Order: sequence, then C-alpha cells, then structure tokens
Amino acid sequence: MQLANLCFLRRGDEILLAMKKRGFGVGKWNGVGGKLNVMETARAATVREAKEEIGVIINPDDLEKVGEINFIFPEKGDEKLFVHVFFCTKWEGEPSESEEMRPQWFTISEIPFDEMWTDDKIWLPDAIAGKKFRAKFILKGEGEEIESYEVVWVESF
Ligand code: 8OG
Repeated sequence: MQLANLCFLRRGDEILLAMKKRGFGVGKWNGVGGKLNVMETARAATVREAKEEIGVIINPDDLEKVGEINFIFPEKGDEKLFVHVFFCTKWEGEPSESEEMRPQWFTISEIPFDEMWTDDKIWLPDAIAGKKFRAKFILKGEGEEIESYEVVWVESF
C-alpha cells in the first residue's frame, strides 16, 4: 500500500486549489500533496510538499486532519493508496506557481468539481462544512471512475 497526503489551504470562504501540471492527476485541480517518503510522517510530508509545490511554509501543528481515504484499484493489480487529508488556515508566504502546480483561490460555492478527481464531490463539501471522515473508494481502471464507495463520519482523529 502506498501512503500519500493531501492538504487544502483555507481563508474565509475560499479554498486554495492547485492545477496539477504533470504526473498523476495532471490537468486536475487539487490540494497540494504527494506520496510519503519512507519513514516520513503525513504531517512532515505535507509540510515538505506545500513548500515544494506552492512555496508556502506550514508549521506541522497547524495542520488539521480532516479525513482518511483508502483508494483501491482492482484493475491495477489491486493497488492500494491511503491518503491523509488536512486543512490548514495558517501558513507563511504567498502561494506561488511551481513546475508541478499552479495555485488559485476559489470561493467554496465555485469549487470546480468537474475538473477534479471524481470522488472529491462526495467528501469535500461535508469536510469543508466541518465533518471529519473515513472513506473507501473502489475505482475502475486508472481511477477515473468509481465502482463503489463508503464514507463514515468520525468525531476526531
Ligand atoms: O505524488 P503524487 O502527486 O503522484 O501524489 C498524488 C496526489 O494526489 C496526492 O496528494 C494524493 C492525491 N490524490 C490521489 N487520488 C486523489 C483523489 O481521488 N482525490 C484527491 N483530491 N486527491 C487525490 O492520489
């Protein structure tokens, strides 16, 4: 199983999404994040990725864990990806474009779900509303379509 992290910066009624310019998820708006390095915690990986991808400095204590997602890809040899999801309302620096991502603020009511991973519309609105969750998505092919899913809401992590 691969481990990954995903983080959305938030300010007021806006959320920061970034256009993935290359690699897995290219052409989609998403939070910042990526795979965890060996022995790296999810928080440390999020701090590293936020710096690399949009040039902002985050204190790991300012990351709020809001979700955990298990993705299963039966058609890719039953590959599994476990993603830790964080929100963050405090950081240093202005989000800026890198070779990997182009950040942009969106108001919550204008999140471009049609240009994001298909599962995001299932959990992101409730997560923004303050609910914490654990989810499992069984995906078709490379992950473009959902075969089936479950979401449970949790009190805390
Ligand atoms: O290192 P790399 O950029 O390939 O890591 C993949 C990133 O994409 C990582 O932040 C986790 C994230 N990601 C998935 N699947 C999904 C998904 O279905 N929705 C969202 N929002 N992010 C995803 O790997």
